[in-house]
Amino acid sequence: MGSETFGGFQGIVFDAYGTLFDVGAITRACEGVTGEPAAFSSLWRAKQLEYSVLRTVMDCYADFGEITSDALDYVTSAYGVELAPYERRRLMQAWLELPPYPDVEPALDHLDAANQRMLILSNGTRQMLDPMVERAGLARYFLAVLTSERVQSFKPDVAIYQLVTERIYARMNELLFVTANGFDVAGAKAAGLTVCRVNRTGLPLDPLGFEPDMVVRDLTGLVDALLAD
Ligand code: 2OP
Repeated sequence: MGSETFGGFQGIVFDAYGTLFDVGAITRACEGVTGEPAAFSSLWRAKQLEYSVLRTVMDCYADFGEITSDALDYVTSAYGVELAPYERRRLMQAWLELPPYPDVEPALDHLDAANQRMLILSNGTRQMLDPMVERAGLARYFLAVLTSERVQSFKPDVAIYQLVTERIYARMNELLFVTANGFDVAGAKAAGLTVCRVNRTGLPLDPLGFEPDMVVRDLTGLVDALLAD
């Protein structure tokens, strides 16, 4: 593996939410139900992550759709918001219709043209991810969408990252894992993957004892790092 040029990977594996797909759209969807859409949606996302970690630790799996719904129940109670059934459906639907970040398709196009094998590895379900990937016109770039359903546990559990070598026959460190989520940087490194952190927001790295192998601002930066001659 040419670690200086960052080429030569056997495949590139992308996280979905916050890396390929813009979770900021959830904040916009919450505008109609609360005067504090940013804080409301940020608590929703935090509870979604907390419940996925808790359920993994407790060995008490529920799928990511259920967890997202439970997290919405929590945040509506916390904010004293009564959602009409159609509003609840609209908020849940927003998770199925997240737009990709503008840099995503051009970057995937470059990587595809350079014959990179690409996967998605996400805590989401196939039911949540497949239509969203299809709707964004990105399905053609990926060999597979791998999800938590297979192992019945969530990232950052090591078991879910190990799914990638079933789809691309390689050593873990020969695969580049690309994520914008701090817990995912740590989890993927702990599992032995080579990791690129996408730092779209400029926020600090979670101090969990693992550093990414490279950091880029967006996927254009990833293409520049991987395909530079
Ligand atoms: C994922 O797509 C939750 O962003 C995380 O797995």
